[in-house]
Amino acid sequence: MTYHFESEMAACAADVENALDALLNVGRLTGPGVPPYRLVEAMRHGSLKGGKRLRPLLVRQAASVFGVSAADSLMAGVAVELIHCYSLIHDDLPAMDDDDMRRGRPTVHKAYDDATAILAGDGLLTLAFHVLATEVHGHNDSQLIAELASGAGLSGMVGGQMRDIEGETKSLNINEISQMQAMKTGALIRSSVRMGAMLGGADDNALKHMTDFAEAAGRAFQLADDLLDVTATPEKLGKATGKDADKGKQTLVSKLGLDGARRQLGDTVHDALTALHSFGNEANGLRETARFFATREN
Ligand code: GRG
Repeated sequence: MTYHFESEMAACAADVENALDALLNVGRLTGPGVPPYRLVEAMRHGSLKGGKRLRPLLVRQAASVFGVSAADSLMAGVAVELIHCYSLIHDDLPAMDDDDMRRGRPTVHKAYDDATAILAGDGLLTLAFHVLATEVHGHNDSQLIAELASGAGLSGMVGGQMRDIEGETKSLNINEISQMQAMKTGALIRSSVRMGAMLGGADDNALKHMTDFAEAAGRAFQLADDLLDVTATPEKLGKATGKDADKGKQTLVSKLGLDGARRQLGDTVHDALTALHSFGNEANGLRETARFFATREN
């Protein structure tokens, strides 16, 4: 990893943190009534002070390939991050993964209660589309809204979560696991890259290459996530490990073994880099991020 990548990632994370902090402010939230203080606090707990902010980083890097500044792509990245944070809050609930720790801190339902955590997730989800509708300006606003909705929705993240739950009680083959993961985790990564490219007015050909990159990067991200669940410590990961095996969850690691999954991870990063062959140095940020996906330790 180069110094440049680390500083770009840190700068993006700081920008996202500041933007979220400003957004989730009782005095600034607009609407027909007054937002309940406890709910806003729970939404802040679930979205501030933590997280690598990788999806906004992908939006920023993809947008920059097409000449869009970091400032002009920030709020689109924030919208994606709001969706991501909502999904983590709901995923941690007792009815889903039942986790006590996230990002090194108590999960939202542990710090508050289940009902508040459900509503905090709902609030972040709704805010994401408000941000996109009001704070992201360009010629293709509705295209961006549709992109985020399809990545986050039934044929994307939410549908993938349902497939994951179904997979706890029936046997899945490698293709079915890959398809489930492409929806559950890959779809939002795919939308992040595509939204960045769309902000920059990418033509169909460029968007196709960006999409191929994003799909491979999403596979690499998930493979690394499954490997970390087996090989990392809870301290390093900021959440419990060994959850997949405990729940009898089928992953590519359980199917391919550690070595097989590591080999596939290397091949997948190679696929991601190959998809960017038609871009020059302006795509180096995306290249570094794909490599980081495979080498990350949390
Ligand atoms: C509940 C609607 C709903 C969806 C949940 C994405 C998802 C679907 C659940 C998240 C559970 C999980 C741990 C999935 C593995 C991949 C993943 C999204 C890991 C966390 O993403 P990072 O590493 O997290 O980007 P940070 O904390 O850095 O933001």
